[in-house]
Amino acid sequence: MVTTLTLRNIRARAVSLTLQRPVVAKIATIRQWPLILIDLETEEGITGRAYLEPYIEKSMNYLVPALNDLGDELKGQPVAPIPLYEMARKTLHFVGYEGLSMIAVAGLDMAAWDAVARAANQPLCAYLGGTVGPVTSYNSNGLWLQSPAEVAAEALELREEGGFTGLKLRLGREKIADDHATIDAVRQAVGDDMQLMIDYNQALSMADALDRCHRIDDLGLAWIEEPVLYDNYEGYAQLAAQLKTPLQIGENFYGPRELHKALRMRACDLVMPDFMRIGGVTGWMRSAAIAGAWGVPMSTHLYPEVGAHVMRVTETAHWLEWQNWADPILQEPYAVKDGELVIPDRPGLGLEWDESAVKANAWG
Ligand code: SMN
Ligand code: MG
Repeated sequence: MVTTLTLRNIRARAVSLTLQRPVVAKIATIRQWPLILIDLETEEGITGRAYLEPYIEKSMNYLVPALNDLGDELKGQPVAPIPLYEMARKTLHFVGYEGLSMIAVAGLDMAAWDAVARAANQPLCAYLGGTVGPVTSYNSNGLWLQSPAEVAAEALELREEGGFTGLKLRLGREKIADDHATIDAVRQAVGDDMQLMIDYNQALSMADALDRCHRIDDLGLAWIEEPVLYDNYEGYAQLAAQLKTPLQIGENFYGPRELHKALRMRACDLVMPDFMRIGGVTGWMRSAAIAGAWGVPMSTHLYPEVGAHVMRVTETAHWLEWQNWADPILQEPYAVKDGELVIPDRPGLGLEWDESAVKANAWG
């Protein structure tokens, strides 16, 4: 007999963790990493758990109440992730489909998928029709805009964190020469076999992007990510048409239709949706079908635990982004071995909060 769960309450708690390696990008410097821990409680006693990491601590002042409101609105509804997603979207559509409204729904969605997989006593990837197994990952835990020597030394550290075969470096320094010196120093440190991804974090004007991307186009880089503002699809189409190196975008797609639009506009060669912006597991699965139909490789952005499960059932699965910044508040963090993320054989996403760490890092 299938157990249908009934939503009883959403509990959302704000936490802020000090980053071991602060984010230093042209777009922002981040030292404190905000996390919203979501517990979706059901009448049947099963609790679905997921987290959001919305970059900006103060955004938790708006997102936590939004999640509480969703809990009030949806109390008594069956925990069936797809209708729940649609209902939650409708409660907010008058304030827009993107931004905070999508982020709140994505948090609810991930917790709902965790709850139903837990109820079925299956890891989420198995519940979605896949198997537990390894997921190819690159390490994205650092390599921000420091000096070439610092970045090269850190690249060696990051490789050793899990036998990685791919690393992501950030570019967009004032002087082009400093960016080039950084790529050279990292390449020398880690050798030719390492896949190197480049992320400009939207740092460049179109004119600079055309210049700078051409200058690194012969270096055998795995991809060039977000050189210009995220929604400039016309600009991205121009860059994609000119560059040999695959152009990667997607962490700023708000919902599957944005991914569809970017592909229709030939704005990129690769896509990498972020779970809080694409719409959680539901938004990912819808996007994966679109990317699959286009034959476009799909990578994850943040949320490695959710990413690992859905990558096992993603037709064009490419790279998982390993960024384990939530580890300090997890009882049993996921691990990486030989460059592959190991999915734990536990029901759902299998996330349990370390309550003493949560208390110690409570925010607001
Ligand atoms: C990123 C991630 C987390 C914080 C800032 C920037 C980045 C990525 O764009 O792709 O990892
Ligand atoms: Mg990025």
